[in-house]
Amino acid sequence: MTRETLAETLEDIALLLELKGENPFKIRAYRMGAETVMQFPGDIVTRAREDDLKGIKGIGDALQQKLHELATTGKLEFYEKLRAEFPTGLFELFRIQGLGPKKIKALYDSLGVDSLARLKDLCHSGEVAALAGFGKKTAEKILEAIAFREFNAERFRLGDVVAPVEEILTSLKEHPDCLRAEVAGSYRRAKETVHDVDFLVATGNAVEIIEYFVSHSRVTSVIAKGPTKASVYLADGLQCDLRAVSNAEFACALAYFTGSKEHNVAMRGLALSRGYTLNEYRLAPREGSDSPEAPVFESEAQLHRFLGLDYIAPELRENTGEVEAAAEGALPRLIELENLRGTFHNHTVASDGRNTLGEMAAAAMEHGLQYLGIADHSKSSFQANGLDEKRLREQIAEIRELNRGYQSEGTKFRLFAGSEVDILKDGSLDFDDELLGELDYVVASVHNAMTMPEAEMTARLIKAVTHPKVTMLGHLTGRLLLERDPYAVDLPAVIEACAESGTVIELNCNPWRLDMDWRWWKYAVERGVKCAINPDAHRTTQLDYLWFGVRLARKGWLTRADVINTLDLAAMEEYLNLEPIR
Ligand code: DGT
Ligand code: CA
Ligand code: ZN
Repeated sequence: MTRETLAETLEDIALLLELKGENPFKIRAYRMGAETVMQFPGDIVTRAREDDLKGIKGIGDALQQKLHELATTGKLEFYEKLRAEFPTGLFELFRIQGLGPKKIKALYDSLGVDSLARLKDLCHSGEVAALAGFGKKTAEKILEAIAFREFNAERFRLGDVVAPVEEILTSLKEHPDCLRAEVAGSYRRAKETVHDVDFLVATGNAVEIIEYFVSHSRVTSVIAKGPTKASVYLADGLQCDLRAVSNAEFACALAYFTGSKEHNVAMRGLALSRGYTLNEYRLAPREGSDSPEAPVFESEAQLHRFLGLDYIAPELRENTGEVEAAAEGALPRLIELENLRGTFHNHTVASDGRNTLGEMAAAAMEHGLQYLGIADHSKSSFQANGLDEKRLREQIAEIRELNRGYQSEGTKFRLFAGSEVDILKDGSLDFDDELLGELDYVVASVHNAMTMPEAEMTARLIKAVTHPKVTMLGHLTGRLLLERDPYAVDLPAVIEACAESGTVIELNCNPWRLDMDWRWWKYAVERGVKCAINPDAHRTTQLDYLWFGVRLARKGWLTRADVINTLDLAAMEEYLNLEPIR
């Protein structure tokens, strides 16, 4: 049970009550409950499980009992009954981008739309466009959103699968018959989304391991089970496959099942050129060749070395030049989490974050960071409680005060006063130059008007990144993985503008964003652009997002030198042209 499931269930109830035409106050209570659950600063799931929700504003008596039931049993009878009153296809509409409660209700009441298929038909036939409050444009948008949903069907954000995957991996490793275990596939390559998860185990007792895997508590159903492999579903529909191999086969199998397919094709071609055939279990002399037998490989690194390659990190295995580079000894030395000395773009309670400056600073120190950049929203982001000039100046003063405190305690730590300043529609910034000049650094981001034509958006971003006070560009394309497409923008043009003006591009580590996309970093670095790996943390625990950022940075071929927040505090102060405070 997660916070998201609790909130989503309350949202769904609100919507179903609305479809039934129930009392608006009751409906609002559920919506507010969902909001409260999402925003609650503590561990709301545990509180719900322990029936300890009394006194939380926004969660009334009726909701307390329901959240408790949901958190303890994973089910809610009230909700199940309510759902049973509606056709099941109706629920397919609930997660379509741009289809809010009002629209769903109108479609259901007036046109009897009770499935995605029917909605699609009526969009095509023009009936949706003819409905009051809809129109041709809306109908087109709905079709696009459905197409997007279908395209992304059965994919999962990396960030959403880490917890169950690591839990299963840990229990596999604990089994006495498990010699070695790894997750292979797109998960190991750090793809931003994965279709399924591929576990690989070395064992002398495959049957036992397979039994153990399919009966794991995270598994909800078994798709297939054989003597050496099995496929299962977890609760959220994520498919997990497991293959059992012998210890001698493990290295070759790990290389094969890590992929990607394209990388494997390149590796097989290379092996052939060296007189060997490579498959999922071994490297063997090519038929008719006089190549000597290959040894049993202990590790992928040994296999790579045998083929005349430097070790290729899993993140790089997309056949974008890594095999050639490994043959030439030209692979980059990839950045590691331990290289980070600080980070930028973090929010506090001043805007839409959940923790105070002091709490965020303490959490950053616990992560071993020497500095933390604060960048709360600016005034135009009123939906995120953006700061106006007065509040920002107060925050700057508060940061200076805290820094004096760290200094007097002899703590080597500094908060940087920044802002995530909105890039307005015309590319100008939400604050004047005078105020921006009082900040230690500036992140500029787009938060509204995301649907403008590509040329306009490109000009807007270029104007912002060439502004002399802008240090870095936040979440460049605005994408939300599996939810919202990147906006139309000429990326090479923006990258070029950043290169020329020395503006850093952020790698936003929020697992929903992971933006700029890993596919562009190699190019950006070649143009001379630097990266900042930023968690966009809205609470202390989200500093953990740095882990995702580093995985994706590695996937983008980034080295320590390409990432500015590997600089230590003194070097960063110099980089930002700031007086040291010690
Ligand atoms: P996914 O699951 O769609 O996110 O992506 P992957 O890369 O995990 O793909 P998956 O699960 O179908 O297969 C895992 C790895 O197994 C894949 O990366 C490479 C290898 N593999 C699977 N099928 C083939 C194939 O037909 N040819 C080759 N060369 N390799 C394959
Ligand atoms: Ca996979
Ligand atoms: Zn933002």
